[in-house]
Amino acid sequence: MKSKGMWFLLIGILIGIILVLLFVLFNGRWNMNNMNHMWGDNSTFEQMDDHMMGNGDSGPMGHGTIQELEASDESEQPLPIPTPLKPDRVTESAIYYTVVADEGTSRFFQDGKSTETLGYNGDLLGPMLELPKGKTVVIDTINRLDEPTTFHWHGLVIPAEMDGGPHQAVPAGERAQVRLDIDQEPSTLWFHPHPMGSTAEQVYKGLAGLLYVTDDAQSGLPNEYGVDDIPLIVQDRLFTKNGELDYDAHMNVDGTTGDTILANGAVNTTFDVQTETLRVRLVNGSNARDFDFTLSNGEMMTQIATDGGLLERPVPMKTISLTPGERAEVLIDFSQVKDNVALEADGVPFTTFRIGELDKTSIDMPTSETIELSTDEKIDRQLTLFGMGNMVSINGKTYDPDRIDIEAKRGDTEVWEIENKPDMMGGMTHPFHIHGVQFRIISRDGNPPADHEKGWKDTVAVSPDERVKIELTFTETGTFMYHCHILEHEENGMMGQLKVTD
Ligand SMILES: [Cu+2]
Repeated sequence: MKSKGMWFLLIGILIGIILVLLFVLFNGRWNMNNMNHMWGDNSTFEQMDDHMMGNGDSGPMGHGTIQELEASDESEQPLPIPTPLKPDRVTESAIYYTVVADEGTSRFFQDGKSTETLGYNGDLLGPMLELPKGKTVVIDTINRLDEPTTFHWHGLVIPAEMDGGPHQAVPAGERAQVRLDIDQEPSTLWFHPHPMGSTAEQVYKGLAGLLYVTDDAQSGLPNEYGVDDIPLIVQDRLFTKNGELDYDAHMNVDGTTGDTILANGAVNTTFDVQTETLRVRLVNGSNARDFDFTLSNGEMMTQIATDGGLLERPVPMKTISLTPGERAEVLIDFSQVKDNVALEADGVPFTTFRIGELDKTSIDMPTSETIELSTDEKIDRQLTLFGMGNMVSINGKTYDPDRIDIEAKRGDTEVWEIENKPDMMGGMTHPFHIHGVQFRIISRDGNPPADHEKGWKDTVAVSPDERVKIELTFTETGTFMYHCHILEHEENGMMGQLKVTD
């Protein structure tokens, strides 16, 4: 009897060991396949693998650690305002620009080293391009990086061949020209790279610029660029002890985050407010972090626009929440404010508004038309977002450039239901972005969207276990991307292809 018990115990232990071995092997091989498929480069793979397995702060078994944001003790510096890009020439109907993706260096800290960064027409980030509604904008794009890049015009409703998705890669040292017919609402859009395999890294290192769709008809709002109308590209970054950026070391498969907040590429910034009302165009340009923006005095901001244009009416908001890729325009009223006020992200101040003598502002809110939407009952397509780290998918699939996932007809209006299926860790919010369209949110879990979401959108946050319905009308043709805007999720294949034909 005794020896029989021993045998059972031994066999049990053996089975246990085999199971553990199988598990370890399976995981390791899965990761290796995935990595090689993604990067085709063993050095990156080793660094990644080391990072993932080595220190246990990310990896296949859990969502990566999100760095805690910290207030900077760096001395204050004036908020850099991206330069409005001067056209090469302007004709009756067209505006010509040149945009160069280039390598540069930047110093983020007084006591820090300068570090390699990327920028458009400069060392970091990029200029602001004005795109007047009704005009044709011709852009010569030049790639001076040592690797392919693309020039993606996030939020622009243009044909797919001009869109700068992964299919429109510009090889190192080469140039390409795009022709963009601007026919959409005045709005704050942005541009960034979108090459397969290096989007996250190129954005992290600094490639992002502003696109302002403008319209003379919209004149009742503050619109003196850099004075009463300012952009704030907000990003989180992690720096080495020396103050350098090191994407390879800090990369996280579940979305790379940092503890330092950059506003227009700078740490701990100030802006001298000169007018009673300041229009701030917030862009979440981070790779993976959601931001909750608040004012340090606890006062309300007034949200006037979403990603793709003005709201039906302004909405007072204490907190503006933006996931990666999303934008919001807000008006901040300083007329009753005596002391400096900081803009905070997740409670951490990063840009201080310094109040001096304020000029009177008179606001004449332009009204935007109310649009009739489809009813909540209709669903044309269902998309399920799932997974974490490098095991992310849409409808159970990862990106395949040779597969068209959705075919649609130009002129059609469809309702998509986007579901975020929670995983065993509970899941995480995925910002879902579609190229080539601006859409409307119909409902969240069957409820109408909040007032501040009743505007044009190109990126929508979908929380774990949530179903968001959107209505979209296709006006441009070609093969467009739709994907999660956590850039590392996109790299890991959380992306599909939408083909619109006549
Ligand atoms: Cu995602």
